[in-house]
Amino acid sequence: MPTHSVQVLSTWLSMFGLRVVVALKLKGVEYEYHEEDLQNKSKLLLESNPIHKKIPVLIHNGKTISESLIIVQYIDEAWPSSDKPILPIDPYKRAIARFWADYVDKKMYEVGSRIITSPAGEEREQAKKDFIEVLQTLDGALREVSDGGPYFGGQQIGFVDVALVPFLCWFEAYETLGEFKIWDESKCPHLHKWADTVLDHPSVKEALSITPPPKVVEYAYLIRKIHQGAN
Ligand SMILES: N[C@@H](CCC(=O)N[C@@H](CS)C(=O)NCC(=O)O)C(=O)O
Ligand SMILES: *[C@@H]1O[C@H](CO)[C@@H](O)[C@H](O)[C@H]1NC(C)=O
Repeated sequence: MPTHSVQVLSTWLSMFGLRVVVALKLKGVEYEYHEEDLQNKSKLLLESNPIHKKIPVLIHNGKTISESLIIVQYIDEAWPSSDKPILPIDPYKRAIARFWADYVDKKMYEVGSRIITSPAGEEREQAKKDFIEVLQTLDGALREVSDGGPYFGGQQIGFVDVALVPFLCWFEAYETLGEFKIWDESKCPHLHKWADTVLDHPSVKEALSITPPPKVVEYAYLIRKIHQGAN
């Protein structure tokens, strides 16, 4: 067994990878981080996730787990002694948290990517509109599930917070490449306040420090260039 029994395969720009890092920090779990080059994937990655060949992968005592939300739930179950549950205890609240994390999975990445990759004009404007609509839906969800607390998890940071917060690293890229102001246009005061609060959470701050927004902007321009070249 390696000195560290917890290893994370990820890459700095991945919102999915960041979820895993946030969850490990929340639980205070020590881990070894392996930065992957997605253009040149390591043997360890290809062997650990032979089905999807994607990051993130968690390797715990030699056993591999893939898919970010499944990994976060595993972390919550494998380190349960903590006073910091990521998922709520109540079965109904757990289901609702999973519903919204799933919503984030189905919507955020897709609409965000469209702002970056779609050609200027109608398509990109539609992507921006769709993005704002997703935020407004999440603003409503936050009011419903937070029970008056600052987080989707209520007084404590929880599953939906962990699922969503890494996307904030990409907001500057969406704004710059979409040429719009997300918070002005969405008028989502609750979600905006949530963003400020959650980014100030010590575990989140540490985890997200590997993904500086200006570096993401540069990367997003590169993705757009590649797409324009392909069209
Ligand atoms: N549903 C997956 C998505 C993971 C994913 O899309 N990973 C990307 C990086 S952000 C990746 O590894 N891409 C490499 C490839 O597709 O070859 C999860 O939640 O973990
Ligand atoms: C790919 O990665 C391996 C190590 O994992 C390295 O030895 C090799 O130089 C890399 N190739 C390229 C083209 O970056």
